Amino acid sequence: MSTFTRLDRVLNASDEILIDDTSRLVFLSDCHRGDNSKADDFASNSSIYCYALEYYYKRGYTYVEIGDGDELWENDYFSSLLQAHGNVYLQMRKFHQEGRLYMIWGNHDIFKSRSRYVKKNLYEYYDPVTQKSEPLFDNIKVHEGLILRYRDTNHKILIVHGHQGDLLNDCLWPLSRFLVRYIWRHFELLRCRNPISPARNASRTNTIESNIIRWIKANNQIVIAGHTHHAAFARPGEAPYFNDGCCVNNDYITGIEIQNGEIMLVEWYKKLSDRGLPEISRKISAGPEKINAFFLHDS
Ligand SMILES: [Mn+2]
Repeated sequence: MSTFTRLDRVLNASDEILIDDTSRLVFLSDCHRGDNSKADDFASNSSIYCYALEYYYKRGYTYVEIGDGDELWENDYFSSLLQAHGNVYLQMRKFHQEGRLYMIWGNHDIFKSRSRYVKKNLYEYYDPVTQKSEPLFDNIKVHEGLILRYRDTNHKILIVHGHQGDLLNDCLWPLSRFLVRYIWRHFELLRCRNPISPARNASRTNTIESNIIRWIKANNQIVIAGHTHHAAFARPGEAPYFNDGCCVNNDYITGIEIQNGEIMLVEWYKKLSDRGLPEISRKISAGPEKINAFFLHDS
């Protein structure tokens, strides 16, 4: 099925969240939280990620995770992720408890599209200290897409992972998962590039981006996506395609923030303080731009 058809369907089926210029939202994706083994690309960034989440939590942001939060192609059990990154999930739970967490599934955590899977694995967890089940993301709904709709103008922003229409990662995902698990991991040890992953293949990234951008132009619709691991930030007058990048870069994560009616691309990274101590810092990599500037072509 083409990117056009897939994105049309997501747009029509997505739940809406009402927002206004006082809303504060942060978008992160492609964390690929794993089992803390060598194959876990998230592990080395978990402290940066938790630090960033605490910053957003304290400042009243709503956290929207745009897919591939959990690496369920390489890991069979969600419980092994929980065991490896318990502190991370408890940090996320704080947002959920206040109605400030929205989860979208991507291709690597497509199992979260099944409500039975979500209920079994995400609603609660076993706490070895209290020796009983405790609520985690109780009653959470994991979405394929979300629409942020401006209360006063009805302008809409579509949030979607972005694998839709990427044939190998969408319709043929069981094949891709098989190749990633059993074939490509051996080649990766020999430093060969995995041809399935857009994150490791620039021409696949370009194809996916240009498909989504064609849809954006045809529908005059702002999109914030993930999937490619390639951060993107449109300028007013360009097709409004935004991508939050990923949380598995070497020693930094990227994300998108919306606040005061403005959108910006940010980076959280490790650096040494003036006193030579390691610290985590945030910088704005692109923007801020008024979101309204991207709605100018509306009829
Ligand atoms: Mn993906």
